[in-house]
Amino acid sequence: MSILRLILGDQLSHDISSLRDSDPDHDIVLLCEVYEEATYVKHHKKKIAFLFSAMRHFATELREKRHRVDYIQLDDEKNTGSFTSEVERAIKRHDPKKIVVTFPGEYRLLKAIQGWAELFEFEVEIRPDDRFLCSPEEFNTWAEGRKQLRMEFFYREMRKRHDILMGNGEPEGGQWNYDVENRKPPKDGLKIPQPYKSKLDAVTREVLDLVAEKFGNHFGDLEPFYFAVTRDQALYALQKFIDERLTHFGDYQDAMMEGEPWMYHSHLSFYLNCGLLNPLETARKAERAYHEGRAPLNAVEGFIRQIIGWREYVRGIYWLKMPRYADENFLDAERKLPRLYWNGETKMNCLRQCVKETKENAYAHHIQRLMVLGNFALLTGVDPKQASEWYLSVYADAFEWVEMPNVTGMILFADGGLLGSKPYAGGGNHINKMSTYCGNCDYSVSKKIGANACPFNYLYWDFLIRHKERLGNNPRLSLAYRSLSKRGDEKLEAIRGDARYFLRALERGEQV
Ligand code: FAD
Ligand code: DLZ
Ligand code: SF4
Repeated sequence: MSILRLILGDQLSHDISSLRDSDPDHDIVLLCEVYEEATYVKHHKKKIAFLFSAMRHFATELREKRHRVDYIQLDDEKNTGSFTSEVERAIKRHDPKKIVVTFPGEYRLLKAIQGWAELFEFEVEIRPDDRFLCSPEEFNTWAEGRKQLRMEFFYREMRKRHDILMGNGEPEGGQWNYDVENRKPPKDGLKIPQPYKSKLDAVTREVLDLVAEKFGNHFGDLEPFYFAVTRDQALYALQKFIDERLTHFGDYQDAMMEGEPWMYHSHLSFYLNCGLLNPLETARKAERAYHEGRAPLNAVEGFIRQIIGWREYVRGIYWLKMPRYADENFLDAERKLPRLYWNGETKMNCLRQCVKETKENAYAHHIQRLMVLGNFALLTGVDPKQASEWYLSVYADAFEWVEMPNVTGMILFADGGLLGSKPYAGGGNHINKMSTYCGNCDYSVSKKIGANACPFNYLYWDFLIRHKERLGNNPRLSLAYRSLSKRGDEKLEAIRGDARYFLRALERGEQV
């Protein structure tokens, strides 16, 4: 009897644990495009097209390796629209002896899969996802008994455990972290290389037409479409990053330039998260570039820290804290997500540019997601669930295990400081220092209050005032609170008045 091996849309790796002992002559590999996954949040059109095309290409590669693949397309007449009902149909078709699946990336799906054994009275084997460097169990052991779960210490463990950028047990160059060298503001005359652009083939063309027809009302531009959709293409994109961008990755990691959505970032999260690239192989390629003198240490260390540090750490937090993590709301934030996150209609140039690029590319780089889009959500008090749903749907690299800790923990401080030691709040100066946005804005970044003052300025102080009870004792905010206490009542009232006026306009749906 055969085994039914289910591959999810973010498990497109030939060495995935669920395929490891596959018997091509007997076993069935099941992949299915299902409405439920595309619509439980209304994903960006480009994200759906990317995953469907990558899934179809992956299925072809499996067939070439002699696997028996059962591929259910979204428009197949009998497609029932959910994993659960498709697995049920597949059991009837193939009469397997059991189902094998790799641990999924979202809690809701894990619960569904765990329920199948009882539902179908059938053996379901869930195997670890060992594409990650740290399993949820290992993370829990690391976290146990610690008062604070700081990424930096976790990251050092990962460096040691996997012997990455280490020499004789010491970190390469004598330091663990070169972040202080990675904060250069943007400057004129930067020659930013063209990003990787794939050529459309017939499979992707068919998928684009399907997505246009079925998901036309979802957010985002479907075309032009340039994502890699095969492992070979993703490997090429990785090599192109190492050759052309990595050298400057560190220097300009926090910089934002109008009209430059890609900067020196890698744009590899799509491929890492759906399985076309492996995180350890990616980190090792960057490490090799350093040893061969092709990239400086600050860049390579910074890049590796994102992948074996942040990426693994947020996954650890997600599985450690779910399902409660989804309900965290330390600051009692209740605002509805402002419309401008969808239509980009705002006079605030930084926000307008970041939403525009998100819509065009299903991508924004980290500092845009954090310092502009995230900071605004934090300062205006957007409900964490609504913010999370937005981030999960608009970015092609978004799966809940990575999106939620970044939103709930990193930008909204909704977990009360589990992930970050203080809220990542900042005024307009912060954005002005790291971007070229303010020069083209209707608001004046140097003005603190008044009709054309940069809203980030008064919203920042208003945020601190509003949350004094919860945040006033945070040692990392002591300087800010001391500065606040030096302001007279009149100044504070002016700040609060401007913030009230702005937030009311936002609530009324007026353009701000
Ligand atoms: P690079 O800047 O080139 O970084 C290299 C790699 O490091 C990335 O590809 C990614 O795999 C990893 N990485 C970097 N920062 C993080 C981080 N904070 N958490 C996890 N991995 C990281 N990343 C996602 O992959 N999916 C998401 O849904 C997602 N949502 C985010 C939401 C918010 C509010 C914030 C602030 C960050 C989010 N991130 C998310 C992290 C980060 O912004 C993206 O990984 C990055 O922008 C992807 O672009 P890149 O590949 O060019 O990254
Ligand atoms: C995101 C997504 C979408 C849009 N569609 C599918 C799909 O039709 N079939 C599939 O197998 N996977 C899809 N995915 C990815 C899943 O949502 C992802 O596997 C889970 O969220 C677990 O991370
Ligand atoms: Fe953004 Fe303020 Fe600068 Fe305008 S002035 S771009 S709102 S930070």
